[in-house]
Amino acid sequence: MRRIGIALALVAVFAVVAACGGSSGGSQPAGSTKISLTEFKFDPGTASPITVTHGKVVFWLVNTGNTSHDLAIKDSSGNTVATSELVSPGDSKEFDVDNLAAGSYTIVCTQPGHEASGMKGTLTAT
Ligand SMILES: [Cu+2]
Repeated sequence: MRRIGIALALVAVFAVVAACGGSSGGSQPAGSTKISLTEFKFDPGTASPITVTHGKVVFWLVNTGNTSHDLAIKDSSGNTVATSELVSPGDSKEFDVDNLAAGSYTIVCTQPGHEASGMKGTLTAT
C-alpha cells in the first residue's frame, strides 16, 4: 500500500510540473523569441525567417488574430519535432523546446486549413 501511495504522489507531482510547462498570459519571458500568430501568418516566420540558437529554445507566442492558432516545428524530413499548445485569440503562451538540434525547420499552424492559407514559415537553429 505504501508503494501505491508513493506512486500516486509522484503522479501528482508530475501533473503539477506538466501544468507549469507553458505559462499563459503574463509577460514575455527573458531570452524568449516572440512570434505573433494571426490569420494566416507567423511574424516573424512567414515573411522573414526566425533564427534561434540550438538547444533549449523558448518561444513566446502572442495570438493577435481572431481565431485560435498553434505552432508546430517540422524538420527537413517533415517529422514534427514539437507542437505548442493552442493559443486563444488575445492570449499569449510560452512554448519551450528542450533540445532543438541545429538545422533548418518549417513551422506551421496545425489548425485545419491554416497551413494551406499560408500559415507557415521558416525557422533556423544555429
Ligand atoms: Cu492558425
